[in-house]
Parts: sequence; structure tokens; C-alpha cells
Amino acid sequence: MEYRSTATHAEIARRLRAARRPFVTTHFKPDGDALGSVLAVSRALSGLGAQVDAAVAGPIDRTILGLASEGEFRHAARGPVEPREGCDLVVVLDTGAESQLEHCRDWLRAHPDLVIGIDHHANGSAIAPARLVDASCASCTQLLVEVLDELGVPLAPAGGRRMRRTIAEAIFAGLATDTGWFRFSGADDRVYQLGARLLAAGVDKDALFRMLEQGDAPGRLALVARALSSIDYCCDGRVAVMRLMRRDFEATGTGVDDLAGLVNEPMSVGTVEVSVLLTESDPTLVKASFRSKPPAVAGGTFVDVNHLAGHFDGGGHVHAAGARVAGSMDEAAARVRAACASYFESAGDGVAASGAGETV
Ligand SMILES: [Mn+2]
Repeated sequence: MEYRSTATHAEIARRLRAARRPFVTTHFKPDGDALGSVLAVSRALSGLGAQVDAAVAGPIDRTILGLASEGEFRHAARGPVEPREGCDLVVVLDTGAESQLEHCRDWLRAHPDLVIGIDHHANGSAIAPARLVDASCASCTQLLVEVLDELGVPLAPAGGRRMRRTIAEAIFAGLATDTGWFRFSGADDRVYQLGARLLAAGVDKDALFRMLEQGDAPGRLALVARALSSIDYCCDGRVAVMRLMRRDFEATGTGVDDLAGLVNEPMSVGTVEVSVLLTESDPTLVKASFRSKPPAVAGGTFVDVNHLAGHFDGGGHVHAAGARVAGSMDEAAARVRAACASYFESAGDGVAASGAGETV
């Protein structure tokens, strides 16, 4: 099935404006863009007089919780969290994948007429029959701004005074986290223009950076240290392979939730084009996370890690992909090294830039 818009901005805006008791949600284990999207829509609809019920499910990184005020959303760490009696619209944000909406999937399936979606991913299902999808947006919050503009909702009080917990801040949080703070290839001129608009609206980016990026526990840095000391360079230094065993998590008091962004660390090395993080799941299974750099020059070559992950029945995007590799850590590392070596043998300098976008 082709996953694309089935409604216009104006139609989605009309549905939002008409809602009296909307339920706003996003994918399981919300990240900064997902939670930012939920907060932005909640704040906008509350401002329009609706009785908003926002709810999310799954673990949430402590650092992004500070985006919300106390009681701004319901949170089900594990179990289901569904719309309440009288709900007249469900807004699904930053995903279109049924598999990521298990917490309310049955309810959504039973009430398709009430469900709308706003998403920037290239793939999804028909969980929201009326939806706005634009994979050219670097974050879901970027797409949301177009809808909020259509609604005529101001992103922050006039005057540009520095303020926390505005719609503008929620939008900025999604935009910044999904673009690696305006560094990833998806951060184009439109993203920078929106960033400028949000700063002018009073977003305190310094406070946000400190909260979102400088709030780790010491154990996370200890885990990074272990990962870095495990680096094994191969393919003439073009590939860096890191290993984390279960005992590394135990010793540092961390878990898989602390892995976010860690795979990118070796990218600071000039020769490295591909970074691989191998994480021991159990003695016979290793999770592999692949990243590659964008081309050094526009139109240049890069390594397609979606293809690499495909060797292990995994996949993802051209610059970010994942897979599960059967075997012990030593076996998995050997197989990954072999896959990289044969990739470089057959592709020479890597594949030509295809212009394929990457969204997170
Ligand atoms: Mn997103």
C-alpha cells in the first residue's frame, strides 16, 4: 500500500478545529519529536477551547519529560491507554504504523471515522484514514506548523519574550532532536528558516539544549567509554565496529534506553564512513545498528547501510539501519566485518548519492 496524504492541510485543520474532546497520541516509546508533536497539538487545541486528552505509552527518556508541564499528558509505561468516553477525534502524530500504536490500536480500528494522522515517515499503514503525510519534512513538528498556520494558532505569545513550554518550544524540540540539532542531511533551508522563526518567537534554545542533551546520568557516559574502548577499525579504517556486552550494561547501571546516539560517536574520525554498534541481547543473538556519513561533496558517494543491514534481514534508511545477527558476539562481529568487506569490494567507493531522503 502506498502511504501518502489522503487529506489536505485545510481538511485536517477543519477536523482539529471542530474537535471538542480530542485524544492526542503518538508512537510507543515517544522521542523528542513525538512528544513535542503531542504537546504542540494539545496546547493548540486547548487554546481553541477543546478539552484535550493527551496520552502516550512506553518508556520516555527522562530528559524530554521536562518539555511538559505536570499533568499535561497521561502516561502508560506498559499497558494500554485509550480515548475516554465522549472522545470525538483521535490525532495520531509522528507515526502511521499500527505496530507502534498497540496501546490504542483496537480502539482506533473500531473507530476509523474519528482518526486523523499527521506524519513525516515514508512508510505506514492505514490506521488514520484521513492523514497528512510529508516525508520531506525533517520532523513531524515541522509539518505541524503548516497545519497550525492554517488554523491561525499563534506559536507563542506576541513579543518574542523568552518563554518555556510554549507551542513554539514543543515544535523546536521536535525539529532539533530529529535533525541532530540541525546537523543531519534532512536539515535544509526550510528547517533553518523555521528554526529562526521559533527563536524569534521566544524559544530558549540554550535551556533546551542543556535539558535535552546535557542531562544524562554518569552511567551513560561510562557506557560510552566502554563502547569507545571496544572500537575495532576494519576495511582500511572506513568501518568502526563497537561492541557492548550485557555485562557492560550491568556494570554501568544502564540499559538499552541509554544507547541513543551512541552509534554516531566514531563518526568524528575522518576515515570512518560506517559505524556499527553491536549489542549483545543474549548469548546467541546480537543487535546491530548501522550508520553512514552523507557524501563528502554534493552528489558524491556514500555507503548504503540499508543494503548492509539487508545481509542480516534488517533494514532502515540509507544512512541509518538495524538488524539482528544470530550467533555469539565474536561470530556476529566476524559476519559484520565480512559483509562490510564484500560491500566495499563490490561497490568500490560506495554507491552514488541517490538523493534519497532520511527521516527519523
Ligand atoms: Mn519524527
